[in-house]
Amino acid sequence: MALLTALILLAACTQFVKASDGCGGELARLQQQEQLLKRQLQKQELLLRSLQLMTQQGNNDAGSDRVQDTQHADCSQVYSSGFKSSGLYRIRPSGSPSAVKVYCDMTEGGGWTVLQRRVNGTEAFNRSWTEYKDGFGDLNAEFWLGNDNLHFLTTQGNYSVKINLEDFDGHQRYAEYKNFQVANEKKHYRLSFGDYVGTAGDALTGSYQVPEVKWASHQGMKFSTYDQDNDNYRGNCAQEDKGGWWFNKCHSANLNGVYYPNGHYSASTDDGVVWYPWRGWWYSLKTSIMKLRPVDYKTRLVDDQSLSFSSSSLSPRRSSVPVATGWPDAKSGEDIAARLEEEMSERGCLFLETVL
Ligand SMILES: [Ca+2]
Repeated sequence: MALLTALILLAACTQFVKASDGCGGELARLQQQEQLLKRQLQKQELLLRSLQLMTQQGNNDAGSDRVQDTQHADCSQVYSSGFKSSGLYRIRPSGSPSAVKVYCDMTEGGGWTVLQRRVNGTEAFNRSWTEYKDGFGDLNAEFWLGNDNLHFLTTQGNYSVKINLEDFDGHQRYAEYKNFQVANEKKHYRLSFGDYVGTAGDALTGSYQVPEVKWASHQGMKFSTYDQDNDNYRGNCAQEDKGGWWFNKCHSANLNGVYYPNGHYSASTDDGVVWYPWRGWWYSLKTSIMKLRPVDYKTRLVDDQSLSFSSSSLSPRRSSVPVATGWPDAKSGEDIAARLEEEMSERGCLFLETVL
């Protein structure tokens, strides 16, 4: 915070200097100082992120234990309670008869309750109605959270679903829908969702080609599995496409399809991990992660800035790197801010009061 304050003070004073004959000579040096401060801030954020990753596992276990009798209805509440590390936690959605163990994704602003993950094909997704109802798989790897849990989560408030996708070339896209809701089992877990934003294309409405909407849209579709056919097709989409999903006749997205290890595939039907508007029916994606968060969730500034960070991008060299400033003995952002204020005061520059 002190560093931010210093940056703002410096920026404000730089503007003042521009208009001040008495301080004109300091402008170039101040701008250099500003850049140095920014770089130091970035390094501190990287360090913080790195430390969070290093302690993640320990926090995961502790966090899971500490919220055994949780009052948290979802991962956004877990995050707001101070648990900022991704990992396993217990939540209890409204209407759920018991606590539910979930994976909370605390990246991308934090607070995401993950409902599905495909990353390497270790988990079979061609499962029965009961298995999709209850959920299956490994929360730390590949899994389906369960249709009952999906219902409890998405009907206790207004939720967005974010779908993160990656192909085998390392390209990443996403799709996000507001008002994502899954009805109860009596209604066959009927799916409804609102407006789309994203980069992967709007597969769920099937609106990429208007004539196809009627059979390609997943809006209002019931869930189907090989042993419970609720689709609009004369045959059985779930059986043909080998996974449970909100099939229509049959799909323009099927993220629970067969995991093909090389992307492009040949089969008698389009049964891969498909998101049609991005890679088409005959490309099976490498990664699919679906996660939920309340629509009105407020993202946090620092975590938004960490969006582009991945563990591989973090430098293993976490020793403090001396920052070259005009005050070589300054040890911290507070020191730099104090020195800056002192020096500018001596030079007759006015400081603007800044409230963060
Ligand atoms: Ca059918």
